[in-house]
Amino acid sequence: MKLLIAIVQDYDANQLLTALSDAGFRATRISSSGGFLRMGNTTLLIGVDDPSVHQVLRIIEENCRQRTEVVPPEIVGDLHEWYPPNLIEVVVGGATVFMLPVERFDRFQ
Ligand code: 2BA
Repeated sequence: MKLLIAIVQDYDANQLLTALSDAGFRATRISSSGGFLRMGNTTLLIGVDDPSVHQVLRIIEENCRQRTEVVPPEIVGDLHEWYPPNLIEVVVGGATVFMLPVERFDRFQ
């Protein structure tokens, strides 16, 4: 079993969770913030059996897309004196995914 930690944009989170659920996968949604932009994003914890990892990765890829975000002036720091405030942009996403081995998994009922 693997634990996938997927950091996605808030815009994509609902659609992604629906697609995962429809395909029979379970996930936990955590509200998070990016360390660079300090904007809200969503972190999903997805426990998945090894043979299904590729399917889950494909679902993530299909439901998350890249977007351009403007870097807020307070993040840009001194540079913002030299640029119009809407000129400094970064491309965010589709998704950042970490995969960890799971030593043990229990569901107590
Ligand atoms: P943020 O940290 O807010 O980063 C948003 C976007 O800003 C990044 O998109 C990247 O395009 C840019 N960026 C981040 N750090 C930068 C830096 N030091 N200099 C220049 N540009 C920078 P993504 O790479 O798609 O990352 C989206 C979100 O995924 C990140 O939001 C963060 O929450 C998470 N993330 C990405 N890489 C990570 C990592 N290695 N460890 C933990 N979280 C990560």
